[in-house]
Amino acid sequence: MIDLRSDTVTVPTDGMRKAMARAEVGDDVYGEDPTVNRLQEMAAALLSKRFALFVPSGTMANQLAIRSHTQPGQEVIVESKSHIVRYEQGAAGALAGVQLHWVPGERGIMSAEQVEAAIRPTDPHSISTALICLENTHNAGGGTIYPLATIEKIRALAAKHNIPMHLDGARLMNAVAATTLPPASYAQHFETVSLCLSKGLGAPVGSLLISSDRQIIDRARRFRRMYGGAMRQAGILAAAGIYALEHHVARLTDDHSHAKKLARLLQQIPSVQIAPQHVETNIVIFDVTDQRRTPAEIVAALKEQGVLINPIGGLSYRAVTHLNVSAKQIDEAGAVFMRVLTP
Ligand code: TLP
Repeated sequence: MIDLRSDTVTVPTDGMRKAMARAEVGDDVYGEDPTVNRLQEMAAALLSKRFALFVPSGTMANQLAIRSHTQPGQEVIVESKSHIVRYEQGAAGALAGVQLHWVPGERGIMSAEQVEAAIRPTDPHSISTALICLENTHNAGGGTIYPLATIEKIRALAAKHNIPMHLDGARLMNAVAATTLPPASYAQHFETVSLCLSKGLGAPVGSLLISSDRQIIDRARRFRRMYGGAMRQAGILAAAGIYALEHHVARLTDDHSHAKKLARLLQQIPSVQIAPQHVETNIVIFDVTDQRRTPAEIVAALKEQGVLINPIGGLSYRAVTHLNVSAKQIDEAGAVFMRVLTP
């Protein structure tokens, strides 16, 4: 089976499993797991920040950031198709008590002008804007890389209005691999950054919340406990994360070239609408026009031929490349798409 549903489906390599088995561990609630501590130091250094907190998931990292930066009754600016809006079960409202202010971006990217228009005035009637969240790369936007110039403009606005910024950097390393910009060139514009080890980096579990602000990290650590995310001998998992950061960052460019190849193959199919130039990293979003079959039927027909993808609403589908998909499998998947989707 060629599984293109997500880069979350990756399984640990032998090398990663060996590193996990050998990991030195302790009780992380006491701050005594040396492997967790090492991962946190590594991740902070990677982004040129001072602190990092290991958490079970990207969702928890985002939600700890939102909870730690805000008070109930405040507002958070987010892009309308962001993970925080679509896929976190309303946690910002349910757990942090904040209201999300959705801004519709262009393939997930908000302009500085849009963000400026969304910042509330500081009059006695208006809700107060407490946080601005960006997502880089943007998942539902199609793995879009946030242009650094746009981030800089949004940052200048945020600074003017004294509003902190959080980056959902679940796939930040994909942006880094694609642009060859140092991670800090992005991270420097955000008070907090979340980074996932269990997407393209191939670890089984784990994300980090990274910041130079000790108070924010201390708050996030308390909320991590409240949210049930404080773990004990988590070094077994952190070892996988260390291995991922050491061995799986440079190879992300393979996933990007596989995604571009897949987009070109899809473009040759008459029923498919795709703009290959929009494929910037490892996510391929495309539409299929098929009068005879529903999206569920199309996905089932592809599965029967050995290819898994996700329908993402309307006529749209998402295919994601990752370390368990080879160049040869991309060609095979292209042939399956051609067979199944040709009217
Ligand atoms: N994304 C998953 C699904 O939840 C949609 C996927 O298959 O792409 N931020 C971004 C940008 C993400 O794409 C994801 C996961 C998360 C956060 C959450 O990570 P987890 O699943 O670890 O909570």
